[in-house]
Amino acid sequence: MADFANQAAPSSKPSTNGTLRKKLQGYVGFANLPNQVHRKSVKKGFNFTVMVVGESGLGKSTLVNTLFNAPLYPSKEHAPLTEESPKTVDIQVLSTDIEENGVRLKLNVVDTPGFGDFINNEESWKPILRTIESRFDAYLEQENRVNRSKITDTRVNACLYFIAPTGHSLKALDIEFMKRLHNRVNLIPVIAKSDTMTHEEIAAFKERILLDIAHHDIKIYHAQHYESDDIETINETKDVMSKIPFAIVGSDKVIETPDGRHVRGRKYPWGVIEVDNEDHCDFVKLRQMLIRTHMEELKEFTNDIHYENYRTEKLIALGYQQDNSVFREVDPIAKLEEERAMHEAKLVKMEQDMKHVFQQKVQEKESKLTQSEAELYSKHKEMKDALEKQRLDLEEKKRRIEQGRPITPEKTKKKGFGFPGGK
Ligand SMILES: Nc1nc2c(ncn2[C@@H]2O[C@H](COP(=O)(O)OP(=O)(O)O)[C@@H](O)[C@H]2O)c(=O)[nH]1
Ligand SMILES: [Mg+2]
Repeated sequence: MADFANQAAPSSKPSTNGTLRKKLQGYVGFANLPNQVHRKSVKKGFNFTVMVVGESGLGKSTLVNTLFNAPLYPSKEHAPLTEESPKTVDIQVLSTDIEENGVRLKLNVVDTPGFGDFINNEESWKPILRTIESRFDAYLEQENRVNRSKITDTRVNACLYFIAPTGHSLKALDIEFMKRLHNRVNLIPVIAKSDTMTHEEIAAFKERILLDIAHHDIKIYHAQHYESDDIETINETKDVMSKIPFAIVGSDKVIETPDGRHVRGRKYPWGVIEVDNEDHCDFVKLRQMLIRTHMEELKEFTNDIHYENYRTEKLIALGYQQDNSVFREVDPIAKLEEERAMHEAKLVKMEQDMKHVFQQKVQEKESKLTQSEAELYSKHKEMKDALEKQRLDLEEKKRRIEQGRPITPEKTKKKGFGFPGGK
């Protein structure tokens, strides 16, 4: 859009997709559209739902606190003690409003305590999939309401899957979970507590994990870059992508480094691991992708891919069918041509009908005429015959008179044709 506004000279050039790109004379103002969207979004605030899945103690709660720099989870000392640990995977939801430079973000965290904590974890993924789908259902139900002005979106936009820092490969549980969930949510694998491994171990572990993921055809989230992005953004996205699975370290405690700085990190006898230091772990990259650069895209993928697929499957299962002819593209010229052909066919039919009626009428008239002609002819013949007979009679009379013979009495019968003086 910017290049529209920056062009002052009036001219036009064909763009790559064949349409003519008009250069504008002066400033029209629609280059400001992104700003309008920006203002509206800021006013409305943002909403983001992230899910954290992984075995207990991998640092899920700590990471959430670290990520949003807010104590979403009370520290362990203050958390109420439960008498008994739950027997199934629990689903816990935490919501908080955070604000930065006047921009409000309503952050929802779906935690899954208990995942992978049992002797038999075969079905651990089930309650999680159910949660994700029931959130899709809730959205679908709201979409189908008559009044859709107040839709609350609780769909899960991203799922951080915590992989234990074993250094070996993915466990069967990890593979099962990811395979079951990858069509429903944006999966972002992370290596938990990466401070327990050396840089070399992490690099080798990452490689191993990616191989496993590829081998099992698991689809994890891939941050996209677009043609319109500037080179810096493209490089940034590529850089973020190269870090997946993110090796993370979480800590909500501020500690002092040997050189006197106060940082969020973890202190060890051999030194300090800084959470916000890119040389120490991938936490910064994960936060950058999740919050700064790709939050909107994660939401878009949730809506356009995962939710759309779910919705289609659900509606088909309910027996809805799509009438594709409704969506047939209409070519106005072809449509006109079709209408013209139909009109012509109608005219031809009308003409044929009229001809048929006309022929019928003509035939009727003709047969009537031939009939009356025959009648006339027979009458004419009758009269001609009568006249001929009369002429013969008269000639006979004439002859007799000339011969001086008297007229036979029978001849007087023909009164009508006799001479009045002849009687
Ligand atoms: N070494 C190390 N310990 C961590 C890290 N993150 C959290 N922990 C610790 O691991 C323990 C469990 O963390 P918690 O966040 O409650 O894990 P959750 O059960 O997955 O929610 C706590 O004692 C944390 O201090 C990390 O990145 N590295
Ligand atoms: Mg926890």
